[in-house]
Amino acid sequence: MIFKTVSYHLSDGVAVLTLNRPEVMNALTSQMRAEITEAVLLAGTSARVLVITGAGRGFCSGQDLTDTKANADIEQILRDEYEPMISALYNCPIPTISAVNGVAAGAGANLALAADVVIASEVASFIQAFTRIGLMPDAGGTYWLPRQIGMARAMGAMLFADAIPARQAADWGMIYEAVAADGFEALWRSRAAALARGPTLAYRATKAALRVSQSNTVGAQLALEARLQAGCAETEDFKEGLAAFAQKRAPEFRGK
Ligand code: T3D
Repeated sequence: MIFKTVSYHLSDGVAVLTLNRPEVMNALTSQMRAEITEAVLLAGTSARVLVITGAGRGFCSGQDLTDTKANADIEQILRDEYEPMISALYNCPIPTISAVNGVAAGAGANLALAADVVIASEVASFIQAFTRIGLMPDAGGTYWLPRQIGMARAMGAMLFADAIPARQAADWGMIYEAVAADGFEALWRSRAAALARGPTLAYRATKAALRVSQSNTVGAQLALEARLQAGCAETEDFKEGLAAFAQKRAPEFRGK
């Protein structure tokens, strides 16, 4: 697979998708959105964990503002290009990590937040930059942010378009963790490797249950857990987990 605006490497079950237009802080063009979507779909069928990160000093600065104009058919662009990209990531069957190396602005912030786990370098920040240029937040931001940080903080972050530093984002529950810049890459690589060695089907079930928990009744959620857990109980990994426990050794999960 040849990509021009991203790079994609798969090794030991870990797919690393790097947004690769560092001269513009990895701003999103039409081609880049298509390549991200393709790479995410590819990872979902061939890897055990997907990491998205950015080349250079930024993660992603959102829409490439030299590649858009007022009165463009933005509804169509959002529907045909952003929605497939965000949905591919959100619905990816394997665990996904955004390794946010630097600023994540506009749709770049909301792309990052669509992953299962967001790990940010302490030099990174998250900016709902849209209102700075006369747009409203898109790319799923109005869905994720109120759920992650509550309505008051989501509203403030979007109306003021402040840069929210990684540590504050972690304190608010917007992201999983903010880590020192010098240990950042080692940390996300070790987290990705751990997930790639884990029980892939149990992760898939965990994601499926969490995805609907906020809109389910407790009864419906308990029923869903029972159904999904029955599937987990039939996996090779569960057999291995029990055997490893009995033999007092670490399990060797194969994702089956
Ligand atoms: O239009 C549609 O299709 C609708 C969809 C909209 C979705 C959206 O994402 S709207 C929001 C778009 N994004 C922004 O408004 C963010 C714009 N960028 C910034 O605010 C800042 O650049 C950053 C906060 C991200 C980083 O600031 P800083 O000071 O660290 O870097 P910089 O100097 O501003 O940027 C470095 C270079 O990247 C610079 O180019 P130069 O001067 O070195 O030639 C800058 O112009 C370029 N760049 C940064 N962001 C973008 C960009 N070029 C094109 N598009 C960008 N979004």
